Amino acid sequence: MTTATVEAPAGVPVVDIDPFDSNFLTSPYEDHKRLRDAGPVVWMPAYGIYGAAQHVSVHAVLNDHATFISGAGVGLANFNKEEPFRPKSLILEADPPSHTKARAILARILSPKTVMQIRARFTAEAESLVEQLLERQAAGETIDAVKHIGEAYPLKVFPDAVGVGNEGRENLLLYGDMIFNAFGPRNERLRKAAERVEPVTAWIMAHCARENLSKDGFGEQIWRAADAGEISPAEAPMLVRSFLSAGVDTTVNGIGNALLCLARHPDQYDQLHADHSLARPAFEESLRFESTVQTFFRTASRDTELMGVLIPQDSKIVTFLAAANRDERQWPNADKYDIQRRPAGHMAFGSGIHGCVGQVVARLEGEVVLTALAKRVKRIELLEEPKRRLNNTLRALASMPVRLVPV
Ligand code: OVV
Repeated sequence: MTTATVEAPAGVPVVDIDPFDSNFLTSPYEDHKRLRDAGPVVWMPAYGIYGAAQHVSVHAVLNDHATFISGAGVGLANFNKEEPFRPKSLILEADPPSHTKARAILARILSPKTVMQIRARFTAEAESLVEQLLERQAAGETIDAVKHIGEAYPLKVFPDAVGVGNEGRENLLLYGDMIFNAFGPRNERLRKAAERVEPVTAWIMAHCARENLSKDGFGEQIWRAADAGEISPAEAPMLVRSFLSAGVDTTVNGIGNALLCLARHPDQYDQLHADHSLARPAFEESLRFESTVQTFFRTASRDTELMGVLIPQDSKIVTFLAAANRDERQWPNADKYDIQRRPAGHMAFGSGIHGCVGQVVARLEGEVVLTALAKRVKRIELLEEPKRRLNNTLRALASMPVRLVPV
């Protein structure tokens, strides 16, 4: 626990919850409700920060990027006061106008047109993975839905698409785990993740270099933007780094969480099995129900007022994306996992100018994996209680032994 360093501001509901404590991270949903019910904007003395957990207030913060900036970091640390833990991301931890330039390049690479080009390959990989797992299971192996699907699939298709070689790809998981822990406090969880990642960082940065990227991947396209003079040669590896930071542990757990939802709700899986066109809405509902990225922070660029609460310049405010996604003010039966729902407006990819630039690729991965399963598997049975991997930001899983009941 951190001790409060700032006094509670007058007239703001105080919620004495530590959102980075193990119990909270293990089962956050009751505490999310407490946060929402206290008001649209709360004070959190555990860290001396403001918090937004209602859909309306999370949306308001994320859609006022001039007042609630990202350039001072999107975690607890205020980069105006302390050194960033790594050189700042050119897109995540940036504001217009520099953000706009970086965003345009990544958005062009991760476009709907790109999805059309990679769809067949991503689909074939999902189908062959499911086929292979059914064979291994028939031969007596226990399938771990986290390791063998949630991790294996993105670690195959995404680095392939970026243009990263096969050697050492598991480093991407350690790196992602560290990055997302680093948005939280400097707790034991972050210290351990930072220790594990120490030997990995050099590998990550080496794979941002042009000579280590294939000629036909997303990484090379960043370098071509440098050739064209849109960015400097020093900026190119930093934008490749964003692919490697944000593109793996997110989809790994997005898929893992979706599989857990479907294993825990066999009636919902039955519907998906009967109608494969539900794969995309099922993945979307999983994102709402178990949001992979639970929180992001912003920093007030000026004294401001948010839904009746005065927020002084330089304050940090944490947005609980996952709490907004279960706000009963926004969603009927918010705590029900229902793949027939069309959860448009969910916050799992954020909102506003920083909304996930890779979301079309993330959705493609989720859709094709769930479709491939729906075709070949009639039920996902949990063999044991899944184990969580606690992360300061991610809703993550360590293991989920399952039986994939073949059709
Ligand atoms: C959305 C996100 C998460 C983590 C890292 C980055 C982005 C980045 O740009 O490095």
